[in-house]
Amino acid sequence: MTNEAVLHSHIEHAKPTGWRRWVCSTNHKDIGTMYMIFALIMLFLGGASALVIRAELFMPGIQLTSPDLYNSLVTNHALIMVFGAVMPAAAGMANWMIPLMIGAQDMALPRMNNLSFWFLPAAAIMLVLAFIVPFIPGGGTMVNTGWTLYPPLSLQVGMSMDFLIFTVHLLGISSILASINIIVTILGNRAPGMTLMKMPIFVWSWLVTAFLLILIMPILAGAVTMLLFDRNFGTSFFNAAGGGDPVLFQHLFWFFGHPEVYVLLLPSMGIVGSIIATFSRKPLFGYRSTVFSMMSIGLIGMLVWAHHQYTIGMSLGAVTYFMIGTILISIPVGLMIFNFIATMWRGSMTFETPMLFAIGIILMFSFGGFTGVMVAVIPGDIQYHDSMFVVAHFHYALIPGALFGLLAGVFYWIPKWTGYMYDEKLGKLFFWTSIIGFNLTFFPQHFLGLAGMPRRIVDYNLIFTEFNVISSIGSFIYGLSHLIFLYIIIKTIRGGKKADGKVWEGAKGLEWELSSPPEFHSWSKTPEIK
Ligand code: CU1
Repeated sequence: MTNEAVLHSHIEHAKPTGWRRWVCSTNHKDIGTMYMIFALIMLFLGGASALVIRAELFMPGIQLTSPDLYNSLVTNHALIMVFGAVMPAAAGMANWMIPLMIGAQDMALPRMNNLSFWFLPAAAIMLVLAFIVPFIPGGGTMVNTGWTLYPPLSLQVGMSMDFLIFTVHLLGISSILASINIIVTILGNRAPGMTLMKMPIFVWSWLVTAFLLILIMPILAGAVTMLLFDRNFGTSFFNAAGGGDPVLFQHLFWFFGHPEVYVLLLPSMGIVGSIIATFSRKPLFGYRSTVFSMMSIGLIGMLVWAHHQYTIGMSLGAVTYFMIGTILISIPVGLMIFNFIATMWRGSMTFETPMLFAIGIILMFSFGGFTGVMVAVIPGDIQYHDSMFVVAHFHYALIPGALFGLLAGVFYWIPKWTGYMYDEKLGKLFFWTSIIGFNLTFFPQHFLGLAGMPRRIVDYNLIFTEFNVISSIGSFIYGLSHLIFLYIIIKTIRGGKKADGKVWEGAKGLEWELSSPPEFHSWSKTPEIK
């Protein structure tokens, strides 16, 4: 037997089977799959809470919920979507694709990889408890603060807030461990010849994201720990009665919260970049400038947090700085989007589901970017603050910018993950129903906000009825379209047309992305780097 064969037989022997195969897995593909299944479950949970919110807002008056339950649903929807759906799905794709893309055997720290995944179900249980506890007699009030958890309200909520704080701790540990793993893998485990500037754009997007996460997660963890101490151990960090300052929490939260938007956005932009190159049969236009624009988005994104707080009474100098900084970010974002469009220029484009999503993302995310400039400008923002306009703005930024990018990634890579081709007709049906539903849901909310409808309020004035009816109908089209998505996934996993390594007839220089044989549930093989 050759050395390689001996090694291989050892590896075969060490393979755990049955439930251990998953629970004890150190394999990047298995862990990636688990991340994505978790994210899919959370997507449906977060979506269900959104549909309850929209059902409540279908008509003026309070029909389904109570003010407290409504606000608790708003809180849960945000936390579940941000931390439960988008981040784990992106992490799952990082696990699956980064080692294959850079020619590594596996993630650099495979056991830590397992640990960072298993923190998530623990966090999810904590989050569910935070939601359920108030229904138990003596369980205290519901978390009605929104995902921002601002004091003084968050100091008064019952013990469900403590569960929520522990949820954030667990999620933070998970993200930091996963980020360390991704950085170490990318910097240390690349195949010979794979220089940093040859890495696929998706790997770059995750390298920047992982650094961002390591910089911001400890700030959030610190802020909620201070909140925990204020609530339980008599400190007064945020309690004005004890000499503390509630506004301090806002600064700490948004120092995390603004870069977090880029954490959600960048991996999806990496996916969009690779999809557009593949389906235009051209290499990515302006690869270097795309890499540097991602880095500057990360860097400037760290410096503009207080644009969420124009109304707290900062000095004119401070608000002006935050306004200019925020608007500056549109330069690297615009550059990135320009490069995507230039990649399509004179390419031999085809319009399969991933490409449809990518083009839809460019259009709708740019729209979210334009309203972003509107809310970045101080006098404008003072008008729009806490109105439905802001809700419309960030859903236009985050649903196309993050969620659609991940869905596009699923369609793009699922032939590789499962070895089977998805149903293209159903994929297109899902694309059209979901974007029509999405636009119908969120476009009218701009008008509602401009007309003065406040956000995070269970009831509204009669004059807002029409647009709310349209928005709620849209949300049900949008939400239910995901049943098509679920059906496509299950159908593809169960079999179908075999996908070979060249499903997308890849663009020059990108063939290797799909070059290793597609195997589902298999142990990693190092792809050949051309
Ligand atoms: Cu922000």
